Amino acid sequence: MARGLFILFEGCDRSGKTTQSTRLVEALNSQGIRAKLLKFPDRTTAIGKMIDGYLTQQNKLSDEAVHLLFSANRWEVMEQMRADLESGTTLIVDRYAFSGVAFSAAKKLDFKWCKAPDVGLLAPDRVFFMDIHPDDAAKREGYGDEIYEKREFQIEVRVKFFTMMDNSWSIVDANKDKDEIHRQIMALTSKAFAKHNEAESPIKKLWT
Ligand code: NYM
Repeated sequence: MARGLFILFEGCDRSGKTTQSTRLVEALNSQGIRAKLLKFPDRTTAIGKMIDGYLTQQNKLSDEAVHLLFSANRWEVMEQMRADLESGTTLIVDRYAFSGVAFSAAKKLDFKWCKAPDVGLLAPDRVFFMDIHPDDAAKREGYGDEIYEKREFQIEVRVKFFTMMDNSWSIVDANKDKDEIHRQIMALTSKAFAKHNEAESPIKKLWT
């Protein structure tokens, strides 16, 4: 049986990742493709609850400590992710280690240090970068509720994302109409499936 694909959505805050990743999972399921949505941080676990408290400014943590918690929050579900992929389930993931590095490096933590705890995690097959200028994101509903939602900081985060891109990334203009974005994402996903069905590659590891 073919393994599932690992498709990741990344981007700055309020770029529409959650909307588009949810729509993609629904569309794939309706086509009979087994797909599951995962979101990082997963705020439901014990580690996730600490992260949530930090993001909503209920508890304080050092930049280094919260960075390591975000990473641990991925490692705690890694075996489940592998099992899903190996059993043929496609994973659609809303944020991952690239967010981890982009946000912490934007706080001026050392870039190499930021990558280290996520080395060896499962690597995505394709990354869709939902690109929006922070000035446009700021106009969206609910912006500013959480700790990182500040214009200058988001501009730094966006720059950090760009330094991590390779040819497995596609940049999606997140300022377009939602339906148009969905169609573009469907087309990109079909291409990823076609490539995968032609020559299935083993699941790679991140930054090794
Ligand atoms: N975030 C997310 C990080 O700082 N590091 C990480 O590793 C991850 C996965 O959490 N502002 C930040 C980015 C967001 C915040 O994410 C919450 P979301 O997708 O808004 O729930």
